[in-house]
Amino acid sequence: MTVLRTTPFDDQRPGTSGLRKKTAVFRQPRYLENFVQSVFDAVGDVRGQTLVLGGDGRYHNREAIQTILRMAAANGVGRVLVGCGGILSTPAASCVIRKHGAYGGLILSASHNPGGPDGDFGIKYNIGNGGPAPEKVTEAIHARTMEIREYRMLEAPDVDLDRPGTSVLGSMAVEIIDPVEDYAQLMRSLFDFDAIAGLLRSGHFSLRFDAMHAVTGPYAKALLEDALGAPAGTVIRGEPLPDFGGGHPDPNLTYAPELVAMMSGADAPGFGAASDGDGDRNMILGRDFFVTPSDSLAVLAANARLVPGYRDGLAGVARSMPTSMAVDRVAAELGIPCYETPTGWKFFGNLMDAGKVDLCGEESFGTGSNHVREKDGLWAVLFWLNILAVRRQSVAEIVVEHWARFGRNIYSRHDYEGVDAGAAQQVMTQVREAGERLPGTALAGRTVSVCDDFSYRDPVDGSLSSGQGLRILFSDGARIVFRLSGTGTEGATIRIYLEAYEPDASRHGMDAQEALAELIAAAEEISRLKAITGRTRPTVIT
Ligand code: VG1
Ligand code: CO
Repeated sequence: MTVLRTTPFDDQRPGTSGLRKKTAVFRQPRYLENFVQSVFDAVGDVRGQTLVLGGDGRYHNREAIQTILRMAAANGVGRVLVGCGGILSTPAASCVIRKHGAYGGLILSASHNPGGPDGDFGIKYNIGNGGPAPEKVTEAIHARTMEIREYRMLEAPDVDLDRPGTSVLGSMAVEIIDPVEDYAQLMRSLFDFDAIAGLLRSGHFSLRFDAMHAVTGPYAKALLEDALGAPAGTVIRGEPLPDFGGGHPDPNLTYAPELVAMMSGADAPGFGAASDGDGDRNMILGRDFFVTPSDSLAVLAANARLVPGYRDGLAGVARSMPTSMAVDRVAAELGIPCYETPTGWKFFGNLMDAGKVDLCGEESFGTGSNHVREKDGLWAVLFWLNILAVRRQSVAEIVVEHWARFGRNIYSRHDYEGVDAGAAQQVMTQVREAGERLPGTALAGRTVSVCDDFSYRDPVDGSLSSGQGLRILFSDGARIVFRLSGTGTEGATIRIYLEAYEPDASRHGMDAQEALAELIAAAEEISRLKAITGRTRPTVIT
C-alpha cells in the first residue's frame, strides 16, 4: 500500500445528485482519487465493511472502477460487490446495498448528462439504506476535499470485471455479481408478472421501451422480453454504449424523438417508455399521449392498491417542491399525508426509513417507492404495465379519467440550459426583488398570495435546507417556481416550473403551453430573463 501526496481541488462540492464534471476534469491526475479518499475519510470507518460499486457504463467507467477498487483495498475495505462489466443501474445499486447489508456504495454516473470524452462523468456515494447520502454527509465529504493532503493506493493489477465470481485484491474480496439478478427478483416480488404477461399475450397490446443506449438495456431485456414475454425488439437502443450512441440519455420529448415518433398514429403501440443514463428516470407515453411525470405519480398513487406490492395501501406520499400538486389531491382523498421536499432524491430517504411515505416522485421524470431508496425507471414502467393489465384501458383513458375525478394540474417546465452563470444569478436576484412587491397584487389574471424562497425542515432529523427555489404562489393554487439546476457542468441552467389547477373537465384537453400562456408571460415579466440572458426561448420545454 502506498500513501500518495496530493493537494485539494476547490470544485468538489456534490450537487443535487453527486459530483458531476466534464469527463476531462475527472481524468486529471488525482481528481477522482481525491474525491474517493475524501469519501472514505468522511463517511465513517470503512475498514472491514462491504461496499457496492458500479456505474452506468459511460466512458471512463471501467478505469474509474479499477482506481476505486485499488483505493478501497488500500483503505482496508473488507469486500466490494461490483456489477459485472462495471454495470449497475442506480436503482439496482440501491437494491444490492440493501439486500446485502452493505455499508454503502459508490455509483459512477452523470445520469441524464451526455457521456464520452467530451461529455460528463460523475460519482455519488449512497449510504447503508441504499439512498443518496444526505446533505450532512455530502457536506462532510466536501469539507474533506478542501483539506485533503494524501490518499491511499494499492499497487495491483486490474481486476477482471467481466468474470463473475470472487477474487482478492490485497486482503479485500472483490465479488463480481450479476447486475440484474437481485433487482429482477425484487421486481417479481412487487408486481403481478402473470397479469402483465397475459396482457402482452392478449394480441391487443404491445409496447416499446427506449433504453437510450444507456444502462437499462440489459435490465429491460431481462424483465420485459425474457421474463414477461414481450417480443424481441420491444427494447430499442438496448445496448449500453460508452457514449450512449452520441445521444443525450435524458428521457423526455426532446431527447427521445424516435420513441415519440413510434408512439404516434393509429398503429402505434399502446405503451411507450424510456429511461435515462443510470436507469432511475422514466418517461411514460400512451398512443399519441404524453403523461407528465407529476400526473404519473398521482396516477400511481391513486391505483396503488391494484398492484400486489402496494395492495395494503400507502402510508403517505412525497413530492419535490417543484413537482405539480396533482398527487396532493390523491393523498387528500386517500386521507394520507403528502410531504413536500426540496429537489433531489436524498430528501426522501428519511421519510421512507421512518415509514412515513412509501411512494414519491419528482417532476423531472423520477418516480419511486420504499422498495429501494432511489427513483427507479423500470419499476415505474412495470407499475404502469400492472395497472394497464388490471384496468384494460388505454393510458390516455386512465389519465383523462383521473383528471375528471381529481381535476387537472396543468403543468410545464421551461429549461434554459448553458446560461452564463452571472446572468443566471442576476435573473434569480431580479425574481427575488420583484417577489417582495408582488403579494396581494394581480398578475396573470390572478392574485399573488405568497412569494418566498423554499426551505425545508426534515421532520425526522430536524435538519434545515434553505435556498431551494423561488416560489410565486397564487390564491387559486397556480404557481411559478424559479430554480437553478444543481446537476449541470457548463454555465448555469435556469428552470421555470409553471402550474395551474383546472377543475373543469371540458377544459382538460387543452394544450399545456396554451393553458399556461398567462403564467409564462408573467414569469418573463417578473424575471426579465430574455433581456438579462439574451435567450429568446427555452432549450427544453416539458
Ligand atoms: C435534476 C432534477 C432533479 C433530480 C436530479 C437528479 O436536478 O431536477 O429532480 O433529482 O436532476 O436526477 P437539477 O438540480 O438539475 O434540477 V438524475 O436522474 O439525473 O440523477
Ligand atoms: Co438518472
